[in-house]
Amino acid sequence: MTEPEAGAAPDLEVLVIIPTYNEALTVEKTVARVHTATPDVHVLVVDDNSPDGTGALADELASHDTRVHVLHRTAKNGLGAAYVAGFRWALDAGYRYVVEMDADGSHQPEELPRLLAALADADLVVGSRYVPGGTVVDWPRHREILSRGGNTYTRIVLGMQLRDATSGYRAFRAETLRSIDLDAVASQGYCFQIDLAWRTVSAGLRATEVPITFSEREQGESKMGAAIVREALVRVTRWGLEYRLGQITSKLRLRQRRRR
Ligand SMILES: Nc1nc2c(ncn2[C@@H]2O[C@H](COP(=O)(O)OP(=O)(O)OP(=O)(O)O)[C@@H](O)[C@H]2O)c(=O)[nH]1
Ligand SMILES: [Mg+2]
Repeated sequence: MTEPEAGAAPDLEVLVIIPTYNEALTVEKTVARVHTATPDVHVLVVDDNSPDGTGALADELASHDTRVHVLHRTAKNGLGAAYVAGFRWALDAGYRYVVEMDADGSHQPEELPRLLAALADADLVVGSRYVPGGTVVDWPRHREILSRGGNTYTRIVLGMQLRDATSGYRAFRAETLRSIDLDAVASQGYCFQIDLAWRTVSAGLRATEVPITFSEREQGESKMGAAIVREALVRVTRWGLEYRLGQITSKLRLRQRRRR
């Protein structure tokens, strides 16, 4: 593992975190594309001991490029835990902006400058498939239906404005990550993305969306499964109920106070 440099170095601006599990076929190309599009950013590959040797490949990249770092974890513990570990690493090292990006070619590194530019007026920028200008390329119909349905459900239940709360291509200000309680984040699958967006919005921070072109993974296998969908459904429903209950009790309190 590459240790984060101690203290906040002034030149540490952007860290792109790329979580990997069996992405040996694509990780190298993704990192290269990031550096062609945005030469100054640093990359942190967070690998969960991929049996296909992704971690060793990332080490090889890091050995001849000081902009590349690798965080090795011992076992596949889910996307959420990998990102939380990556966020801690980023904050300890003093990066000012932190980006989430998949390794599989679904997210276009060439769109990163637009995400970063939008951070000027936002605390979280979500790369969105479902705002005007956003698109999905080559995704199987059932995946798109699931994704759109999940987002509509989330928007209605949580009353959150984001059209693509499950998107895994996004950029945070470091302060945003500091002010949402990362220790309390327990979501593992893609519910993790909703969880972070919900925490950001609930903290009164600004979340905006910029359109992206999302493509079906280029190679390798999906980690998406029924358990991931179930986790999102259960958690979003619970957060929604808690939120509505909170609204009702604060209205009742207000009424009681007015009567006195
Ligand atoms: N470190 C780590 N990375 C993971 C884990 N699960 C998924 N990833 C990575 O997170 C990113 C998104 O996962 P994907 O499998 O592409 O999930 P998806 O985008 O919902 O679905 P597909 O694109 O259809 O595969 C990829 O870079 C994966 O390698 C995990 O448990 N640990
Ligand atoms: Mg993917």
